[in-house]
Amino acid sequence: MRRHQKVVVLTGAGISAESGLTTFRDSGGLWEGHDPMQVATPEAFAHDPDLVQRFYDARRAALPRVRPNAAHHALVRLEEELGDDLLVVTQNVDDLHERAGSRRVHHIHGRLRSAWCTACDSRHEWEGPLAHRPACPGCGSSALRPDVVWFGEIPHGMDLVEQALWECDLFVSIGTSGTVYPAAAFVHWVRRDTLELNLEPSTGAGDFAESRRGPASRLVPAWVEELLG
Ligand code: BV8
Repeated sequence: MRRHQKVVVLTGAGISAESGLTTFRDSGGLWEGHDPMQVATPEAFAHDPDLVQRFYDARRAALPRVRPNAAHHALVRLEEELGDDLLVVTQNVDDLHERAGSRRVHHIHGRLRSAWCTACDSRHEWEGPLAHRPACPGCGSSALRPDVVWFGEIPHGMDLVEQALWECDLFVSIGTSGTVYPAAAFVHWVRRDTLELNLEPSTGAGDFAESRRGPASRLVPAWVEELLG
């Protein structure tokens, strides 16, 4: 009988770092001299849509050059065992969880490989750039924007996440600095066991029952082996 039945895993940029995607912190904080936190806002998009579109076009174009790592694959193994008793809630806009084979993944901050039309509110799987303002496949207007959640915008599916955190008996946070809300507060929404797996202590490290240090590609497979032991 497994000690833990229902498990929620929160992931951040750190789980994709060893795949070659820079984290917000590690990128020296700047993209083309701009603070990503400043580019990832509706205000920036209103002020300079071309700059913001190019920021996301560059990150979308980088996806085919990277692959899931051992941490992503270990979570797929966990899903094979736990099925619907596992939910991966990710802050990441990359598609490495899905490319590893995860199905039970919820992107609270959106996805790079999706375009959102602000004219007809339709969403479309999107591989290429948006900076040249392509026509929306739904309404033909040129009102497509990256389908990501910017600072000041409401994260996706917070009801689902809140419910899962309330019901779970183990919450595990992987590769996140705990600086962006509401994700940074999730550990406080959990009633049972909590574990952090991170290269360095996150801002909220002290709020976790246990905190392990090291690269996700080592910590996550070891933790999954232990859980499924
Ligand atoms: C909202 C998408 C209302 C776009 C992103 C309360 C207090 C203060 C401020 C706020 C607050 N509530 C709201 C705010 C405002 C704001 C916020 O939090 N500001 C911060 C800066 C203070 N939040 C919002 O605006 C949010 N909206 O709150 O709406 C609401 C709330 C609740 C319910 C309904 C409505 C929206 C925020 C979303 C913004 N969009 N991304 C894009 O990607 O461009 S955020 C983006 O930055 C990421 O998605 C992620 O969330 C964050 C980056 O953090 P991490 O992923 O943790 O990455 P980071 O680089 O910081 O750290 C990497 C970590 O990994 C490090 O710890 C490192 O040690 C570790 N690591 C590195 N390598 C490895 C590793 N670990 C293991 N192995 C390795 N190899």
